Amino acid sequence: MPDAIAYDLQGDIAILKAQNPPVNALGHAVRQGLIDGIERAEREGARAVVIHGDGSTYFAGADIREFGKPPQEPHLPDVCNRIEASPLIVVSAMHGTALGGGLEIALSTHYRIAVPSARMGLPEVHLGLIPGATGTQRLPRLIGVDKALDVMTTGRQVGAQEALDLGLIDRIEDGAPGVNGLAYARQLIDEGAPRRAVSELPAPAPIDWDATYEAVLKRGRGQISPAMCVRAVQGACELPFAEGVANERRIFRELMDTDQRQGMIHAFFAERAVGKLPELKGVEPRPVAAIAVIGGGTMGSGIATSALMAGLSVTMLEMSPEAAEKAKGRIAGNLSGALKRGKIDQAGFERLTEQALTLTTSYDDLAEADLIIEAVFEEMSVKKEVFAKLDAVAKPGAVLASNTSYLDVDEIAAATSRPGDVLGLHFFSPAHVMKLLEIVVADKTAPDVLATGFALGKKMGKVSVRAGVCDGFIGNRILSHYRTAADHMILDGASPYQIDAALESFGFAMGPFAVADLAGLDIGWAVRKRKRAEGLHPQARDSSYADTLCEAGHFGQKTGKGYYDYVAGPKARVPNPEVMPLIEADRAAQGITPRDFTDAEILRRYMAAMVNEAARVVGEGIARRPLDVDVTLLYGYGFPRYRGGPLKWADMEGLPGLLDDIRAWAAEDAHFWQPAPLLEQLVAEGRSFEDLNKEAAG
Ligand code: 3H9
Repeated sequence: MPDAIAYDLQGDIAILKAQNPPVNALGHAVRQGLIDGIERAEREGARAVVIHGDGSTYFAGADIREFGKPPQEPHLPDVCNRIEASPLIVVSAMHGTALGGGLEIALSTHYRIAVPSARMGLPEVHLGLIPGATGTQRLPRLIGVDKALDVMTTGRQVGAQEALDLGLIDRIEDGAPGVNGLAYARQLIDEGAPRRAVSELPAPAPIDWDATYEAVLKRGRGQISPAMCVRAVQGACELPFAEGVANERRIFRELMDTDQRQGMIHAFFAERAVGKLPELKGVEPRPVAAIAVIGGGTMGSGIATSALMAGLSVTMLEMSPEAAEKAKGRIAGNLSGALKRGKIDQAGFERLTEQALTLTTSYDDLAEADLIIEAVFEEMSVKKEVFAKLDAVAKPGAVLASNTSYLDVDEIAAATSRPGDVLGLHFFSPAHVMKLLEIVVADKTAPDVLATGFALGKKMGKVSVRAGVCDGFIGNRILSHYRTAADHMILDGASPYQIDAALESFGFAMGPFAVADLAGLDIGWAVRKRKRAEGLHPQARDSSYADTLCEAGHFGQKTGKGYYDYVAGPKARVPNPEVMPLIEADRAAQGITPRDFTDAEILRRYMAAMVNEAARVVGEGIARRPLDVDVTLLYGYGFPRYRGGPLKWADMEGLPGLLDDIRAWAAEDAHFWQPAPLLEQLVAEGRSFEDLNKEAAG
């Protein structure tokens, strides 16, 4: 193993090169190597030191894998302070992503140079933390409180040019970072440039700390770490540097002990683990350059937009030239959003809409597509017809995908003579915005077809989760269950508004009834009709108030009314006064005497229903691991990231207590509150969902 920090003395300049792939995380050996390198440079009579990273990046931060374990000396803040205290001139030469502790090291060096593509930031809030290695003390001294708080509380990455404009770095230069750093250090020595210590800059000017803290807390929807950045920066203004550092350390340690930190770090590793499946090891995806999309409604157009943005050429098939033009209009509308946000330029917009996109009404034009995604009406007979046609025209080896959100992909695949080439690619609406992609594996889906789905998802910038075939796959199946729990609570006495409020204060961006209004109440109506037609379980509870709303033409936001009234705009919702009388009528018809629910009980039942069904989904192998469920709910269903996902939440909440509650509620409704066998097994064995994740990782 090479040294974590390679030392090379070139004349009177020492070069410290980090060699800790893949991202030069600041693990123990790297921290020790930095201290040793600085000391050696001082001993060997160097006049300057250049710090840079080997491979793809400067340090991308503290080693997250060390979090939760006993910290080992030297601690990162001490390393930072030791670097800054050196009498030599220390230069950081940055490339890749200088993040978190990485940027804190850079802030502790006396000069900073970066390549034009370098990005930097303090993303600790995304891990439930604050910068804990002097970043909250040095950054505001260097760039001012407002700008420092913007960078820290959002965790956003700053490009090299912006960093230069902010005064965060001193110079941008293209080329190899080590070479640039050496030349810069040479120049600084020759010019007799002074050693500059950010900690010695005057304390930054104060702001209204309490108001800022409250505003940031509110924006975080219950997430605490961004608001705690404000308190740490307050320390930078009010305390001497060393005391400010101690204050930062105290806050950092407190946050390290929180469930929010655990939840967010779980999310970080889970979203990277979802694509790592043993069945994909060594399997080459099929090449995909040209895709076709069948159906140009909101979903099909969103998929086409996402594919175009990923550099694929797209053929859009619609039923008529008019419908095709409408689809093109939708795609152009989506792309103009990307144009406005600077993701593409005008020339790119024109190339994507005029050259990369082809419209057709003929299946024959799909013959050259490498992958075809169907996004037509959600009806088995329609899907089968489409797949039979695709079977006739698609070239051999083309991947045939259905965007169905709950239908049986095995049955769809059986409509073709090549079921091995068929899989489900379940995008979430709007597909050019939502990051989640469920990749549904049917019985006969070939491994390289699955690999192709994952490769496509990666190209499109999606977080792809493998799912097995069942009604609703991972996400919609679990959603249907916890929505039912909410519907039961409404029949028993809660209101949609109380339920939404309880879940929003838990951290969901929107409660389930506000979400239903956004998605369109007609969707749930169609599902209920289908389920009733298939025959409900004799003990299943049903209700009619939502159907009555739909019958009156209230489909939610798109018609201006649903559970809420949107007369004052989509963000200014107020309860629709027609709803409660409908609910009360339902209760009366079923002979139910409504009772009061506390917010805590609402949350407990809703979450228990979610966890119980999720345990079934994992137990049946529909999701390979608990973390696949967590990522699905985080990316597709607005689950608060700082809670890690439903099964991480369940582990932290305690599985035995949840199972006890489920068993107790089974006394009132044995059909709905059947404990999932996997939940019972885990409790009996004293294990957690995280244990299953670890076992799967081997
Ligand atoms: C911090 O610094 C706290 C300090 O303020 C105070 C301390 C006292 N540690 O994402 P990728 C792994 S908090 C350990 O697929 P990309 C990652 O798991 C930290 N491992 O690549 C993956 O492993 P595997 C602040 C890390 O090119 C592999 O590297 N820093 C770390 O798409 C490749 O990662 C951050 O929050 C880490 N810090 O993106 C930065 N980072 O191959 C977090 C990555 O086994 N990291 N790994 O799955 C990132 O944002 C992205 O990884 C990065 C590269 C942009 C760097």
